[in-house]
Amino acid sequence: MPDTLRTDLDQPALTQAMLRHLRSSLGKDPEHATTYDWRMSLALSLRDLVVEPWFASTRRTYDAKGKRVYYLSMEFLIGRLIEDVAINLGVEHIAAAALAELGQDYDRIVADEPDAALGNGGLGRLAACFLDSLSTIGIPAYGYGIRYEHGLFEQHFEDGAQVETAEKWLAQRHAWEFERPEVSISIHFGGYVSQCGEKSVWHSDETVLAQAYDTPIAGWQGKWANTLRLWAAKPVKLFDLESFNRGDYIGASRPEALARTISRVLYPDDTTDTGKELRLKQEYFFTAASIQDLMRRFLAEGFEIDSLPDHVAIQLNDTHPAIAGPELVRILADEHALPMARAIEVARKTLAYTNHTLLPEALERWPEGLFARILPRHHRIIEIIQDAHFAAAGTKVTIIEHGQVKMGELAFVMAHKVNGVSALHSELVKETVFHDLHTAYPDRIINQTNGITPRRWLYSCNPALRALIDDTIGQGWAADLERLSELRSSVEDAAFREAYRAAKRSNKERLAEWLKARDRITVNPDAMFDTQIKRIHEYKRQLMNILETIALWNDIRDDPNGDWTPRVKIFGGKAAPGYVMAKSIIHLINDVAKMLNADPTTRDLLQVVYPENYNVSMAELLIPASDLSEQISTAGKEASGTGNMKLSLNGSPTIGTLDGANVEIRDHVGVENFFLFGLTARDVTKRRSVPGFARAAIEASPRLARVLGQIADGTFSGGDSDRYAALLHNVWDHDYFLVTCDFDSYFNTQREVDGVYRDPEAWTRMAALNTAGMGWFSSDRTIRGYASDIWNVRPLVV
Ligand code: F58
Repeated sequence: MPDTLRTDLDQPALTQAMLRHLRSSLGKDPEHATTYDWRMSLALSLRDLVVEPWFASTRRTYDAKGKRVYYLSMEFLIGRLIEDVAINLGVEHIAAAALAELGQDYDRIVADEPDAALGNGGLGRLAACFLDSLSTIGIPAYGYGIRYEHGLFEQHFEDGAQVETAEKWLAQRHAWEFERPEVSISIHFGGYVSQCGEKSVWHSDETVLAQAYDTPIAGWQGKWANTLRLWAAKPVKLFDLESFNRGDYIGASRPEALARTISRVLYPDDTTDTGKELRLKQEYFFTAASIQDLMRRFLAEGFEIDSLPDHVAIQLNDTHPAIAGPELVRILADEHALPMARAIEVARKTLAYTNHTLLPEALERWPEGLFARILPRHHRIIEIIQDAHFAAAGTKVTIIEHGQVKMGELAFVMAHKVNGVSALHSELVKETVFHDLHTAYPDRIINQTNGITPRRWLYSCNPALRALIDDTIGQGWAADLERLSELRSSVEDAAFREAYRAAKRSNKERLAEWLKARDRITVNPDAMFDTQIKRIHEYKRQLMNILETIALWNDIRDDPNGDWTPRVKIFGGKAAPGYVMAKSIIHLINDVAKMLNADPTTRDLLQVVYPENYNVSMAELLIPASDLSEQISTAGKEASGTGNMKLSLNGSPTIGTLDGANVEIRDHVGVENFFLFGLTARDVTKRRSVPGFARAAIEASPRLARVLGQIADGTFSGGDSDRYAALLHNVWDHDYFLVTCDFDSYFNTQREVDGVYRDPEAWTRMAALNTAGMGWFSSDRTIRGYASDIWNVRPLVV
């Protein structure tokens, strides 16, 4: 018996619901229905099931006068929802049976849904996992973000190079959302501020409307449902009839085009300056809409204005919504007449900020001129906040400096708690980016190690392993992941290991079939599937992985009859469109793949696979099928990682550095079940200060020197010795991310991996102990930590 909740819903009822939606929502009869029509009728029928718990949760929150959490995030990387909702409601089997009765295949219908790709990577996916956990635990919460018309770009490879095209998830109707035309909030930009006695009045010169679209998010077993409210930008005046009547058709629709630009695209780029103004407007747009919306809800309950922190907790997912600080102060002071000092205090008690990066270039800063032009009142309020902070903390850490508004400092000063996302990262936040602020406010920085939702990242994406776990320890672990530790006692049981291997094998076959069908790539499921899936970034060191691949290829060619362990190196990920070096790394991986996969001597032993357009749905296929997880960032650079957690949970031991959450994963799964290599964060800092460290490392490693020589002479680029000149120059003369220094240690550790993999029993033990050790990394645990240490909220379901 599965973990079902909706025992009152049987298959005939769902069949009827789908037929009803087919007729009345899609205007089709079964004879003419397409895959799209069936998918929509299933999604709408499932959405109907969520509405009841959704209403009940809202009522319960009002009745209990419960404190609400507002999670403000520029990104929610949701992926598909059909399977997620069906599983959370416990109706997955019923849905499959209902579709079968209607002559439809469940898997095909599920796969037809476009990914909601409203995020770039880890930060956005974390927000999606948090929504799932907030609803599972039963904490009243809203996710607030932007309803981008185009999500993260689609990635194609042309002659091995990344090419981007616009994503179009909204080309079809989005089944899960409820449009709320009645929730339209005016958002102002520009203009000037005048003084009316004590009162400051902002006279803006541009206004757009933020219109709400709500998606209910049901938790495990549908006991609770929260709302994801996304804002779309609309013009105040839809259409300029006067211009139209004059024959100026383009001018007539200009107001709409301008307003819609704000929610048109997700920013893919963390490296260029283009579109700064639009990005700032996006940030203010969704933050201001969210703050006005939550204030309206708070005031409607009749609470005293300065009791706000007792009823509302606002979490800022990185600095993108950091304008929430001055915006809240503006509303409290200018609109509700709180004295400025009190307004700042109330806002601070309400706000908290999560930092996700130590990369200085990723900490947002706005040119002060631009900022003051678009948000003149906020600019002034930030000066006041800065003065108050100087006075209170006796520090000279500025928020505005050298003509720049520093959003990290602003978020820090306006938050009562600042958290890092892994133990190591939180310590480094104290020591580096916020060193001086930490000295001034020593209790403010805390740690909340990231987590992942086990519903999507094991229960749903890995049915084979789910069944084995159910058989071994019983059900209930999906909402109590620490129970996976009960698997430990089975690891010595040969039958369990056999079954564990069989589950992995079936996932590898599933992936092999998918690669064959989609990309006409053949892979051998007996080979080790070695996986690096994440955004392409120099600090994540996909470059080191491909250099190691070339070195291994050389070794195999030198000794083709050696005792090699067959591997398929799998890469997945997108580079920001303006990130030249990352795009060059993608090109190199594809060039190397082409060469190696065509080499008859080695191709059965070493293959490189890089399926284009990596996204959440692809991750759901790759992760259960992986044998080895590559988490090889330069120590001190990966704030946490969450892909590392997903892979380890699904039975891929990690080869990795002591970085981010790798440190804690290693502690939990056991040091003997983790392949550690490389410099530590402290070594990295030291090594960087040694002049010529990269050259010295290359000269000391004949294997690496040979590989770099091959890239330089055009071995992989059809004789074109220029293609990777910039990349190679960087490796030889700069190598900020220390690929050269960690290369040998990485290569040797990979050979250790080969050795263990050749012993299937030893490998299975290791893989299974990874699954058994990962219970702590559930995002339910993370959310409980935020609830008690930051938000001071309690769940409203038992
Ligand atoms: C990621 N950041 C961290 N940023 O890199 C990763 O270590 C961590 O596990 C994760 O956050 C969750 O805490 C991240 O994904 C972005 O995607 C930026 C968004 C804004 C544009 C620039 C990239």
